[in-house]
Amino acid sequence: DEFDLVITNGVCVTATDVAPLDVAVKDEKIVRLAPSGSLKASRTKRLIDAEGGFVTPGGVDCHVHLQEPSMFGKGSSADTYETGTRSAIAGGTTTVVAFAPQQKSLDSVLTALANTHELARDNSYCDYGFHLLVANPCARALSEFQQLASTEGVTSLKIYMTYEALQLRDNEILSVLLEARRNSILTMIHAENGDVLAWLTEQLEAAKLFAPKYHGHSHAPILESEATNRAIALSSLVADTPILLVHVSEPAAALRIRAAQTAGQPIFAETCPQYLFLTRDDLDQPGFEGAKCVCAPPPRDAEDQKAIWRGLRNGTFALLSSDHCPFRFDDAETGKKTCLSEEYPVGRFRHIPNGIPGIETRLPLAFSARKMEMTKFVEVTSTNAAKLYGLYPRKGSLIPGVSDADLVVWYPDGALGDITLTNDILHHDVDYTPYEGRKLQNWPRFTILRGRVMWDRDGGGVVGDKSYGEFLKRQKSTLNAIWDTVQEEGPFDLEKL
Ligand code: DUC
Ligand code: ZN
Ligand code: ZN
Repeated sequence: DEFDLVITNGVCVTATDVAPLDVAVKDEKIVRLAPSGSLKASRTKRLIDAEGGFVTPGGVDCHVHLQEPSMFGKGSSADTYETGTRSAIAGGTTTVVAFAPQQKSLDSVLTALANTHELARDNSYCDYGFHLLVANPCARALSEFQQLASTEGVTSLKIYMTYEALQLRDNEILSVLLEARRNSILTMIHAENGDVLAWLTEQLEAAKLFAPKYHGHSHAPILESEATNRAIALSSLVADTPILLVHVSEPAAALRIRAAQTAGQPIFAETCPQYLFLTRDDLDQPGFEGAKCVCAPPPRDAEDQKAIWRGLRNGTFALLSSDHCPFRFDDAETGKKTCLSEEYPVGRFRHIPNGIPGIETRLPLAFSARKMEMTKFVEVTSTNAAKLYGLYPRKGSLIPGVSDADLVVWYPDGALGDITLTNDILHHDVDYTPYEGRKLQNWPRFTILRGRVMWDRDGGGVVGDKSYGEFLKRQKSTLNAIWDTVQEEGPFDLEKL
């Protein structure tokens, strides 16, 4: 039998195991794992010598915004499907799940989905799926959930508790949760109190506090912990409907989540590199520079970072996703500098689009930090995402005959020396990185998608093409058997309230 690809002399890592193994690939699948060196002499079209470096499942990043209209009125997020996924594979990510946004003015969510398919088709370097973003949960939208999950392969959606253009009221959140529950759709929640944000923003502006750093003040931690608590309460009212709190940034919210999990509620949580590697000091730079780190929730304090690392290690957070949501810095029409004027020389923080690039730096930053075991690194950056979003075990693992041959080959320890992260080594369509100048110890050497080398750092960089990525129809979530809890609860019953 001839293989398509053999990777020899690597140390394979999954969410549970670390072992020196050779990997053989055929017809886009992993077909064999065997003791290190034993497949070196096999008949194969291509042989890669990992030279002792780690071999991990491809990254699965289920929180990315590509080609989305900006919530701030002008333009859209900077990366297209082409440039965003090019950046993904250069950073070791082989699967993304992006958002299909329904605007408030649209009543059909299936139309929103079809529009997003148009943008992505034949335009993606990595495999991709969609979450629905629900801004208008009208009767028609809710009635389409069934088709969404059963036919279209979209088994998750996101809702917002903030931003005028997107914010749902509690009654609307309950309607979404109930319909999501009936169709085994996982509901992702952006938990920040939008009314408190609006009020604080008014107060800060009245006091003439406009600089980028006041974005941090306007998103005080209490906005997040209050909304997180409310989201958990609403989930429990609808007979414990599973929810996922996205981009959790601060310890009070993390503690509330932990308590709910301990009580057996189906509450899941995600955090992002910006809450591990940036702080509020990064928002407090001369002039308008701080805008480069404006995201929501904002970066917090060093002590908070420690708590978020702890939550990642102890399982409070199942996921480390990028929340890649870039806006150019310099472009006057759609970028962050749009809000600069003679009257406002340091801009107005309320007009800075919220979001930063990070699809390519997620894995290298987390890998280089060496603050998690390798198995935990794989778990939170790949395996859990695949499970939570209905892609496992096709994605997120290395099971012969079952898992796609999506792989990252890392450099052997120390082989690279220090790499300085600068924006010109990245492949996104953004004119900055918030991590400019950081030192990293490793980077994906090869990124392989369904058996094909897409990224070869020493042999041409991005070597795959943008039509190779496929749309993934997703199954319902399987992490921690979340829909079993729902089965046990039985249907939502008004008599039980
Ligand atoms: N929420 C996100 O999930 N991404 C970017 C901006 C935001 O508010
Ligand atoms: Zn959000
Ligand atoms: Zn996001």
